[in-house]
Amino acid sequence: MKTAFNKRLVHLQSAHQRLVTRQNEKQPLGNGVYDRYTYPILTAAHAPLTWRFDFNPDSNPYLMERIGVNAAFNAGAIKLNGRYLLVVRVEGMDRKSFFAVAESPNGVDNFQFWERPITLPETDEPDINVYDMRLTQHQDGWIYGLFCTERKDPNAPLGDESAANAQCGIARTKDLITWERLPDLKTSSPQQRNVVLHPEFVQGRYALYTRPQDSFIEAGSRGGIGFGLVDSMENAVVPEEIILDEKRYHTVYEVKNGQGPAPLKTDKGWLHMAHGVRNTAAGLRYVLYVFMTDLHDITKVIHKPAGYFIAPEGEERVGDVSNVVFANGWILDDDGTVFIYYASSDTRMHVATSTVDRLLDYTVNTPEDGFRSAASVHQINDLINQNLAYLEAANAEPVAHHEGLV
Ligand code: M1P
Repeated sequence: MKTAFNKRLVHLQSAHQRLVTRQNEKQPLGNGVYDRYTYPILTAAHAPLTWRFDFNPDSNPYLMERIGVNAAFNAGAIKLNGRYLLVVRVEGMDRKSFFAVAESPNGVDNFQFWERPITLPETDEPDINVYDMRLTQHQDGWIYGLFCTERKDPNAPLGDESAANAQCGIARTKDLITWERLPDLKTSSPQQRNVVLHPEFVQGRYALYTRPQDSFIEAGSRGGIGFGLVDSMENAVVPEEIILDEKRYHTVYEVKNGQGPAPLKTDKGWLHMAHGVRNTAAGLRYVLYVFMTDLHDITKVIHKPAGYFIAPEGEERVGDVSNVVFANGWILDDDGTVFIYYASSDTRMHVATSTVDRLLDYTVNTPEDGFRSAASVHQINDLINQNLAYLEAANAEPVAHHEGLV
């Protein structure tokens, strides 16, 4: 028995080691805006064996998995002391999510979980489920983690075991190891999800991107990505919320939308990534889109490319909640590289890489949504006209300059 146990242990350990040290490969060609990679960077199988198996042959003679992990997705991201760190939403087979840090030396592969998941302190009202942490390295010196805390809806009718209440939980840390829990955010909305802290003070106050919603799933009459200021994170109360980026009929964000990670500061404006949700006969479809707000008035959207930036492709389309991409983490490196961390279908994590220059070019120069089919055709015709004029002029010049254009 001991031999079989030991053999199995060696196999498990070598398979896990191969997985967590696998090199990633940039996919060829790409769309010019960003590059995708062949392998997911984190999956349920990346969870350390010590979290899942009892290694003692006396208490676990069959070397069974005692605690199962179902998924690793929707990760916040930060670069700290030269290390690329994700605070991952790990979901157990018991459906409970928790947070765990995974670290990579280069941002695209070799992600390995730290020894233990995060022990998150609770408020007087214990969380039933916590997920989707956005990390913000704030001007005040703290790293804040804002996340969704979910509890059973106290007003659920008798027998309804699904009705939930989502609110924004707040914790802060300096090292991602020790966390201080602060009171949950208070707003006038019945529920909140996808709340994100802006990294700088605005008019001497903390600024929050919110997502007011009427019920657990429906954003309903609450119009889109909201914005509000709070005096203190130790007792965060948003007295007034405005809608900064509205949901709108027949767009990729017509049902609801939500801020992704904290925006990146660039010389042209604050660069935002968000998710947009539309309905289809096959259910909700989640995609990512990008927009930019003004450096001086951060509530003013100044650029917004039409449509989606990243949508699920290939294997990304399928998972526990299919046809979903969701992002709540990105890292801007010193050399201008941007690591975009996105999850597919509530199951696994991926990375795409770009540069701040490319993202600015995309954001500023992609046509905006014309909101009608005729406007889309008009934009394509404009591009064709520009190309024809350019090619005609190019052909009139010496060939050597424009080889390969036509
Ligand atoms: O299942 C897709 C996503 O659904 C929710 O996002 P939103 O609040 O915008 O509807 C979240 O539960 C998110 O975790 C999940 O990925």
